[in-house]
Amino acid sequence: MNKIWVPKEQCDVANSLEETGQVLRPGMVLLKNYIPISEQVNIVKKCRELGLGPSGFYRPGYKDGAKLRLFMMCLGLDWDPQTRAYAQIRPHDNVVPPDIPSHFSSVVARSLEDSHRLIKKVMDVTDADDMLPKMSPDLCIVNFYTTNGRLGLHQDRDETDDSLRKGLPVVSMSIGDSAEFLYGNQRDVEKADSLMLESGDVLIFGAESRHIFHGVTNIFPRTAPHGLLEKTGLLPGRLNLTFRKY
Ligand SMILES: O=C(O)CCC(=O)C(=O)O
Repeated sequence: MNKIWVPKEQCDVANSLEETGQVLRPGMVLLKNYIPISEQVNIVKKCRELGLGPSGFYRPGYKDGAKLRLFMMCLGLDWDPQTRAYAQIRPHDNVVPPDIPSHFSSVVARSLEDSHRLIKKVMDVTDADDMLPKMSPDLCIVNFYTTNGRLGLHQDRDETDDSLRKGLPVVSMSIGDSAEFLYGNQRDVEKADSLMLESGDVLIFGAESRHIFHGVTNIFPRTAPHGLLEKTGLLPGRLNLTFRKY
């Protein structure tokens, strides 16, 4: 397994886009330490408000009855891990997912614009859209992993044929404790690359990388930023938001 871990110190000192952003492979961009703590606080507070509401967090299961090792809620559209289908209504309790808050969408838009700037600079291309198409999300899956949470290698392939064919990217935000994230071309942990995703990181994968296998193998306790914990009282664990276009 190839570990691609960008040390956090490097990002705190040098925070220009070229130094904190990396094109990991065509269509896949990592923006380290990208979301300021103040914005992370706003996201956690909103997720808590929505997560404790009627359409909030629950522990989903697969078709075979096994439970996922995380808590989930959806915004915009519901995604059901049992049927792998999207719908306007969550089937197990008939609730309607709330809309994506506009301040969440703003972070998505900004991170895609910055990724395009980065791609143009480091890859010397004129049309960054070819390598990473623009995307305006209409749904978001919010996962909360406790410190023994996990997610096996999988592909995100339940969006529409049109969305997948265009390679519209998934934009993933990490907040709270750090996680080991694996990704690769096959569902094989041994052949996967490994990344450390820390609080405030944004990872984007679209176009050629839209169908990568990816998953989360470890959550590292007590790694969340103190400022975030002080202002939110976030429980030990990790919040992950993946924005997509259905
Ligand atoms: O938690 C993560 O970083 C990945 C989440 C994920 O793969 C998913 O929601 O499909």
